[in-house]
Amino acid sequence: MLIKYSNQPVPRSIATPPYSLCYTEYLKNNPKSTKSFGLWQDLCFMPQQTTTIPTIDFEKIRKDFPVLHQKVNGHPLVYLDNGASGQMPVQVADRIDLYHRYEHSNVHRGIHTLSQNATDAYELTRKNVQEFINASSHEEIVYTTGATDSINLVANTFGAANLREGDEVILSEMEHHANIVPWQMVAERTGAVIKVIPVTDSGDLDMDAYKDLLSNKTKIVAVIHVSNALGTVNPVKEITDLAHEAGAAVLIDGAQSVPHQKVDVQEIGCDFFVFSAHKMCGPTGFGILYGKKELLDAMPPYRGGGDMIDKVSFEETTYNVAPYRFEAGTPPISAGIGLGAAIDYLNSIGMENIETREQELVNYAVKRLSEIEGLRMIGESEHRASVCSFVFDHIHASDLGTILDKRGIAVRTGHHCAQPILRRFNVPATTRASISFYNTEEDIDRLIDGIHYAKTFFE
Ligand code: C6P
Repeated sequence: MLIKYSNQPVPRSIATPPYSLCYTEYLKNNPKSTKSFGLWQDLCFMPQQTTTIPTIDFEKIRKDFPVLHQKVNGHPLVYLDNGASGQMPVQVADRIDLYHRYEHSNVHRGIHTLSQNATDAYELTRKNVQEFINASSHEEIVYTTGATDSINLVANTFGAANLREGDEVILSEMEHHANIVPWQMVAERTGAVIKVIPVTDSGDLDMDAYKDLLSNKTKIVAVIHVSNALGTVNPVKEITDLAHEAGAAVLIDGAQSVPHQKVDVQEIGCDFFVFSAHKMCGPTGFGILYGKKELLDAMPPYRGGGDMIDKVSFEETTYNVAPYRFEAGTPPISAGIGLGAAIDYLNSIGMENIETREQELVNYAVKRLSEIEGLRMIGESEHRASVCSFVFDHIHASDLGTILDKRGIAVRTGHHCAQPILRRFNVPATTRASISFYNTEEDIDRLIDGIHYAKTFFE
């Protein structure tokens, strides 16, 4: 095994000790450490071990997810609702458990060792996220409670401060409600106008229509990276470049992309990028807002309270620097540490390997689904990730979902919090199978068998 010593973080491969484990290791070796804020930075530059594992054994990886190895309604579980929430491997659950058992304390406040250790572990995640999405600094990483919270933060700070009457915000027809409603609310307050990029029959953004919508009135473009309802992967770099040419800022909703592909925010060039921990092997209640430093620095605070201030008096209050200015009150500490462990876990497999495996599974699912008579896919983009949405003329999605559930198969049915795009395709609901790297071809086969069974039931 090769051991590298470097004052720069080395690229991590499958056997590299993850940051979260480095921290535990550090505590074991330095039980009396009184070092506080800043320790996490040292930890990020700890000697790291690397070795190369040539092939990824996804069957073995599946064993990391105890939830997948149970019976539901008398059948082995087939979990195809990863778009709603991903499952958590034992490595992440154990890391969260460790925090609760031995490290629990409030962060950014205590002079005592336990609090400082909790702060170090919690802040380690910021560095971990920075590297994961290739932000240029950990100061560009704001902790939130999820993608929804992150978008509300931007709408209520950057949006409220920069939008005037008649200014335009461009969204797309395939947005999740989380990337529609906060903008409508701020538009109502400021007099800004919402413009919508239409979607083609294949489920792609109409890029010509987008170009026509852009003007010097456009102040913000907010677009989904991967559609949770259609699976379409949008050309976010091109969208960002065009918006910037028009002088607009860009927010990308990465809730469905970050768990499935390597994301590089500097390459995309977007101003803001948001995602949730629970869709990427992490816990609920935690998420990320990436924002370019100069924009975060200029943004007013969002929620007021402890931790986000510099000085408080009844005459005047001054605020902390970004990103802490946006993080009021005691945060979900264990969830933040859990996200760090989730990133370590995903890195240990490699996002490229995850993307390749998921693409294989999605292609297999699309092939098998399209062989079913009467099934109509909603969303047929050539650029598709992780999601297969479909309808039948004579079977309601919720009936199909219920029958599948009785056979241990978990899918999502309904409008997927994306009503405008379902309206665009004239359907009230779809059945959605959303895939992750721990799924198998056998899971897809079980889905197909379940659909055939439902068909005989209804026809
Ligand atoms: N989509 C789905 O089943 P939160 O709830 O804040 O973690 O994520 C909101 C959100 C924002 N954008 C996109 C693209 C999303 O897919 C989601 C969550 C889930 O499709 C639950 S509605």
